[in-house]
Amino acid sequence: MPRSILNVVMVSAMILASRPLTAGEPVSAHDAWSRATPPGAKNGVAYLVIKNSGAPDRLLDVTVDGAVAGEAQIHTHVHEGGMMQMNHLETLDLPTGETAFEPGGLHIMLMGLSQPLKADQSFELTLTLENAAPVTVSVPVRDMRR
Ligand SMILES: [Cu+2]
Repeated sequence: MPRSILNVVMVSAMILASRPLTAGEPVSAHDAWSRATPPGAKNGVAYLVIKNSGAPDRLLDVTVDGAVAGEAQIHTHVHEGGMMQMNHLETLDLPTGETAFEPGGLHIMLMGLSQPLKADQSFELTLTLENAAPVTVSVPVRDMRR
């Protein structure tokens, strides 16, 4: 291969390798929100919609800043013998398309709040996926009583 063509190939490869990691990633999140909590509440809850425009993936972990809560967990609601219970999921399959976390269903449980969640604040959640790059989403807090 002539040296000039080799140089073009090498420069192209470097441009491809230097693109931002987040550009064109198949998994993103939108419509995130969290519920304001009364004083003394131990746990909070957050909702969001995860959009997967690629091949099926899996949510492995959700993390939250330690200044907000001790831990974020993936929870779902199940009806069992007329009782509503929450189940802690270790991971969650994300088929192609949208997976909605919403009241009465899937939710992110914020275990061990450091302080009450106040309306008009926001915090970040980071989603760790099996295949796609991590997704960080800003979560505004809403006061549902307003
Ligand atoms: Cu829960």
